[in-house]
Amino acid sequence: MKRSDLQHKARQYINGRWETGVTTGISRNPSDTGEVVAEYARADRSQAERAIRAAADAFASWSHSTPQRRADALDQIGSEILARKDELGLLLAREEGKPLPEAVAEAARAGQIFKFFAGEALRSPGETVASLRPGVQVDVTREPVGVVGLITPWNFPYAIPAWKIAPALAFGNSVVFKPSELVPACGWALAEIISRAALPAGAFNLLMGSGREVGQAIVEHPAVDALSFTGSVPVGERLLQAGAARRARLQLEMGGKNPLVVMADADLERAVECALQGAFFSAGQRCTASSRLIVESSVHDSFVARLRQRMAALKVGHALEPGIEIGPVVDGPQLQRNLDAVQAAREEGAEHVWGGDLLQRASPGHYMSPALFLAQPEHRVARDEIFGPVACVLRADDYEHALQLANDTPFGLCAGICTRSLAHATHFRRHAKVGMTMVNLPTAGVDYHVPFGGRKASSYGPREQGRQAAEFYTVTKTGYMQA
Ligand code: TXE
Repeated sequence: MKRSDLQHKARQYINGRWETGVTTGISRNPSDTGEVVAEYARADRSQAERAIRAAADAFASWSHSTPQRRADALDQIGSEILARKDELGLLLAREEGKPLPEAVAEAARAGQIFKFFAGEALRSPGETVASLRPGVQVDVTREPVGVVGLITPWNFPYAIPAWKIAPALAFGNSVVFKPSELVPACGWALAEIISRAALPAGAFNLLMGSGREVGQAIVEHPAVDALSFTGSVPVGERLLQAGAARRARLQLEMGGKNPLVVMADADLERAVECALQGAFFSAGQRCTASSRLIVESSVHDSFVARLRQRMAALKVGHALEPGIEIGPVVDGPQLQRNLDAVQAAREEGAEHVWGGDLLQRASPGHYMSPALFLAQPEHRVARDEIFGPVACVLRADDYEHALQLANDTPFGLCAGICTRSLAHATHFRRHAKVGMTMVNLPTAGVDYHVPFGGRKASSYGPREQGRQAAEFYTVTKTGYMQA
């Protein structure tokens, strides 16, 4: 097959119809930048306006559809994604650069998420409560919020949209979805599957285009009742200001600078694997990545030596090449930010242990070796989210010091500890100021049927995923009645 045969033509999906855009954009393969993966239609403000209006109109019927209808639609979407996971995974690997097996697994995860929320659609949450007054009945029911704007990043182009779109539709909301400009074909492929489910026209809309134009139009529109965003801290902060000013319901998932504590009593081999996996897989492009490795003094040197040895053996290369463990980073600007962070770490006096170099491979791509530094807590490499394969090690005197270092960050997404001590594990789970804790596991890698989210600068609003997703995608109504 010629490369041009593999090029996708991605269009907007507005009010049940496929539309071209005013302009077009392209996405490229980060493993081989000469390869155009998709040519996609870029929406403008007037298309965004029409999509939002269509969603508002569709809300009347979709919000009153039966749970069975919603469950069937989501189940159908989930089944098709699962049946096509290899093809979808290939597209993801080409467009985002995730190694193929991981990309296929992400596609499957998206299918499972739709299946999970098909079940949740049938379990409409609510409760009946005894009233304080005789003869009065009280019930608390949940209703859909309205039109939800879903703005997503590039690092999980199927899973993150799935864990926003599926609960939104399951509870009867209508959706305006804007994927990242870097992964339009993945967003379009998902929309193409959703378009075949029996949804009313306008209940689901896809808008591709720039954050500043199309994203902003969604954020500012008064008919968009709720906004769920995953992405960078600065954009999230802007959304918070603009959304709150017009009283939109908000859910923001932003950065992380997640600690993995390694205690002297840990199984060191396992701790090294947790660190390697958590810090460098997916090229460090996960908000749950372990970018701060906090190691108790007595095992510090042997941990670093073993980790360095494992890093040196990591296979970095083209996302479709068998055996590759780490693909390219997503694009040129991200690669440059990573290399700048490596340079800044050297300049601020962090001790370089391994990597951080530009790599040449057979195809021109955004390749770099994973980097490790020994840092001080005040170093920027230990404080700023880099979102690349760059991690640092901080030395801790004892458990209390390790916990203090773990919490010494503006972020609070997740935190891990490797230890054989039940006392330390239990204390850490209770005292880490985060939304998710991991014991003897990498910080990255979560289940889809339980809440996901953090504290402090990492997250704002109710949690995503699991049964708790209903908190954001429904509003509570309290009903009192006397017969
Ligand atoms: O994020 P952006 P990008 C971080 C990470 C990365 C950086 C840039 O540090 O290096 O963000 O990635 C849309 N109004 N994370 O550029 O810019 C945009 O079009 C409305 C962390 O992807 O925040 C895209 O759809 N929308 C993160 C989405 O917001 C706007 C995952 C995210 O874009 C907008 C990804 C605006 N003014 C990146 N500007 C994590 N924590 O998982 C942009 N957008």
